Amino acid sequence: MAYTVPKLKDFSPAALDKAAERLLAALKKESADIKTESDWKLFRDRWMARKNGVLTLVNDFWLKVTPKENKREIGQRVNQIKQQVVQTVDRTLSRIQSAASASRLATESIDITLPGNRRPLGAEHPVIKTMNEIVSVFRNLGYSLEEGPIIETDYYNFEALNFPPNHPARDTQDTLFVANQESKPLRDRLLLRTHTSPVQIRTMEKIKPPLRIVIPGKVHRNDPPDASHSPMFHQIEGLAVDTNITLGDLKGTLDHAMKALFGSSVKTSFRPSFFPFTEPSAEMLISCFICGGSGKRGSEPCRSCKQTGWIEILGCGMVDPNVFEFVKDNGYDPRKVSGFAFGMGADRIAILKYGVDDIQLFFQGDVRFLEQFG
Ligand code: 2NL
Repeated sequence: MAYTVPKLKDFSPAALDKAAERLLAALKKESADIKTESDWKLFRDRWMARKNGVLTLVNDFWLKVTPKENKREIGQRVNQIKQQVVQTVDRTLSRIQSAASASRLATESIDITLPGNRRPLGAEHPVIKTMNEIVSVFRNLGYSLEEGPIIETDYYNFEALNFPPNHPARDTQDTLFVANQESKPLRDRLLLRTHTSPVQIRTMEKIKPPLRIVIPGKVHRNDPPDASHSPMFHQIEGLAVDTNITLGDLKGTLDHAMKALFGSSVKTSFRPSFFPFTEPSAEMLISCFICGGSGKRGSEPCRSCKQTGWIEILGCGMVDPNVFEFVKDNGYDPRKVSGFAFGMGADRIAILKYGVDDIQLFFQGDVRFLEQFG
């Protein structure tokens, strides 16, 4: 049964004490049952509302009706009751508020001793890593790095490099052309560069001799993908132009570079070759760094050099005077300067270095493959 304020009839201290005791016991019990803020509002109004609140009724039923001679004492007692009611109502609110914040803290708390989220570190792509290593060997020799556009004109990719008009590389069989270029003169038609050599022409137009440059970059050829071909691959070319550059400079420079890249015990060898932009042209070989040049791994034939003991690593040659003719106006007079150039496939070198058996693995983005190079 909910507590109701009785009408006081006996105004003796003992009777008042009893009435006050019952009231305070009810207050305490009701306060203890309050759980939420809306419970508390009802509780507060029940005890403190001006109209029909318990305190108002105490005033009406106890104090107002007290005979004069007891007024002082009853008045004091009623005041005490008032203070206790106000205090209890206040404390009840504090209690439920701190209980609410404790439960919020408990649900929102974090365990700061748990380990953090580890983000996997990326790794340098093996082809880019190989290119950076090659570039740094040449930078240490004083070569500068140059880059240029992947979409090129026929002029920079073929014409200025001494490719005759009907050279097979100019056929759609070998080169990826940008569509709808037929209305332009041949030299302005766009294509995907098939080598990084156009950047060498662009650099010679820009910088007067002497010149030492290396050019890494992506190139494209119209090849169907298989284990050793990809329509997109990476090349690094180098060019040195000065007065009195000789084939001896080419051999000494490249021999040093191969020792820096593959170890000081590597041997080099040259055999004749052909490129439209060099004369003479050569292919450079290095002794197989897998089998040490023996052609055998134990009793098995060495697969890296196909048992020959030698690996074809790059193409090179002395810059053809016809190429210098295209940049003659910038100081490249073929009667005054000479130069050597070389080019190598970065993907092929990465395949050899890391023993990868399929070039496609480099470009499929499979993390299980790539994370082996971290
Ligand atoms: C290869 C062979 C080569 C060059 C690239 C070059 C550039 C100019 C003039 C003369 Cl501007 N030559 N570049 C020369 C010889 C070979 O690349 O097998 N590359 C993968």
